[in-house]
Amino acid sequence: MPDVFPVPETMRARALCSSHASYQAMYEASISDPESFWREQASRIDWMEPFHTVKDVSYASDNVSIQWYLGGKTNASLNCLDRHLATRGDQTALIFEPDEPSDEARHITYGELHADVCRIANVLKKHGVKRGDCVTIYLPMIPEAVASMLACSRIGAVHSVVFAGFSPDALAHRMLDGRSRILITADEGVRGGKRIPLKNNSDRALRSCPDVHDVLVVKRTGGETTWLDGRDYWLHEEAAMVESTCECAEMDAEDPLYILYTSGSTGRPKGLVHTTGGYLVYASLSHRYIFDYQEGDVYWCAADIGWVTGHTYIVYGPLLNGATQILFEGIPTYPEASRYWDVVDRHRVTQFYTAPTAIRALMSKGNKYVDRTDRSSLLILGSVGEPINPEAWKWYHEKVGDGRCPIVDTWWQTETGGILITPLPGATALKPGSASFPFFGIRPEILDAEGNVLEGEAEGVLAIADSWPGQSRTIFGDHARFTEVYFSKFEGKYFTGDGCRRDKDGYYWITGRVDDVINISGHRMGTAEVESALVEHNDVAEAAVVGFPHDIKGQGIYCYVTLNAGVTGDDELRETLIRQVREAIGAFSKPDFVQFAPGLPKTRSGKIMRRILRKIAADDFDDLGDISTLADESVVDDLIRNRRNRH
Ligand code: 7RM
Repeated sequence: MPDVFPVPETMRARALCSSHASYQAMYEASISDPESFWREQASRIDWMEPFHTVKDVSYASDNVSIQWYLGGKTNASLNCLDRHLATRGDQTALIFEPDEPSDEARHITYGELHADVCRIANVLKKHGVKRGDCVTIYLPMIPEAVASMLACSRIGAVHSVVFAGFSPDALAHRMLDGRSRILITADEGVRGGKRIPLKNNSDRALRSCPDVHDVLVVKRTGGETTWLDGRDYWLHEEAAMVESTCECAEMDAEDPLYILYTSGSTGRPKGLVHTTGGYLVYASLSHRYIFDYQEGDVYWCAADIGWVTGHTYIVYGPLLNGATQILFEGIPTYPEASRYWDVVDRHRVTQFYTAPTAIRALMSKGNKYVDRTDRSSLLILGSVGEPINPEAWKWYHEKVGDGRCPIVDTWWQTETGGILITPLPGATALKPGSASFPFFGIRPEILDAEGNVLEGEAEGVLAIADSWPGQSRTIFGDHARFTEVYFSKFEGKYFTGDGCRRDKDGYYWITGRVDDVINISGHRMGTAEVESALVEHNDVAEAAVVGFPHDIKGQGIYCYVTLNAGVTGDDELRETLIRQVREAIGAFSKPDFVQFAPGLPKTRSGKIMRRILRKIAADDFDDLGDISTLADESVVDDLIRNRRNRH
């Protein structure tokens, strides 16, 4: 495979940014005078009142405070919908592609989406939702999910979307943490021909959420569910009773737009808060340039709205830019592994954005599912969520894109709100596996363990030296934790938690997490969450969880479990523990291995040495590094022996 893939001439001819030199010029301008750059970019959205100050940011660990576009008033729903109505009222906003391919796709125009959003907004008001209230949304990938998010923003409520793959426990925790008193869910979700009992899950979650007084239920299947009169309402019945217009609340640029939970290396998932003005500007700008979205394109981000990728690159970015896009309910392998490409052909998709895990899964099914499709409409491919291995990159490029389509390998995080490091399709020569260069306004730095800035070719941890408008402002209800996790490790900088290398040509290569966060099929998870689910079992004394390399999922979950004295580990207990984790978090968090371990490798101060556990889980026994600081070195031999015997 060549080391560098040049920009195809056809892409250069159409692209908004069509050479590396013009990228560099615009990047330099954004860095040398960020205030002017971001003042100008702010006109991407409509303001109800102008802002007086572009930026007021302190990264100091005794006072982390991030504000953009101070004094400005705007509204997300206004910008995603109302301002398009005059020119795009009859243009398709969403092409809803249902799970079952024989069910016809549904085209929803900007005008129709506007009316749907207004109705839901009015229903929320009728059910007592006020400006600033948190509304939890636990929905599958259906148009009502997008409409519900925009309905919240329309009336100044804060949405908290919980991925429909999460368990009742995980849902309950998020509703309690966000102090939500209202939930929007569906009777059932449909994915890959299977039904997901969302309403029943919700009812189980609500047993521990006494403050939730109203549940609005989308009728997706009409399947049977539990029901509580006086609390539960069908959304379509409620929506039929209200007006199809609703005024947009005038929101301060720094009013919260949403909370989204994400896993960290310790404790429970954190509710990251994104605010209004800066987030919208960043979502719009990054979507426009990175996917080179242009009139007439049909864009498709195949992520789920339950993750940040769905928030920024399904809901906000594309709708701000007046895009036509696919909203896909299903999975890549149903009914067959050609589903993605069938959808691409049917709707003439131009941009397609997915995660490496999906690419690897499809690659493993063989080429025939790709070869029998056309895909000639595709112009740009995208990747997100984890490092993409060169083999998967090459397959995506050659087989899916017929060698014609640039791949934008986009690095970002829930915390960053939008893409920070990425190629631009018309400007950047690609190196497979590299996210390449910083986006406009982004100042990445590679640091050594002491926080020294490394120049030129270097490897270390990735920090960002200055703020950008899309950045998360705080952790809901816990600003001290926000400061501690992101701003205390390296004074004055945002710490990403990722390792990174810069090569001789200045390309950035993300090397993966440097903390105890693992990435399972693009789903971010804290090993601590899995551990706490395991130790809840009466027979478990202690647990340590690590990631290990997995061909399809990127990483798998490996659990070392120490049982209480007198208990013997057998397959039944193993199954019970696996089920327990699944129930505590969600099906995607199902452990791949449980190894019973009489002892765990600990330092004399009692710290578990996960580095050793990671090596053993990866069958990499030869170079365990320095184990002389262990309290009891013999523990390691036992662990290796048991791993070899698959006990
Ligand atoms: C968007 C998203 C964030 C973590 C991040 C990285 C990893 C994401 C890439 C990547 C290598 C990429 N948000 N990550 N994108 N690693 N190359 N292009 O995924 O909050 O769920 O996860 O994902 O480790 O810190 S997230």
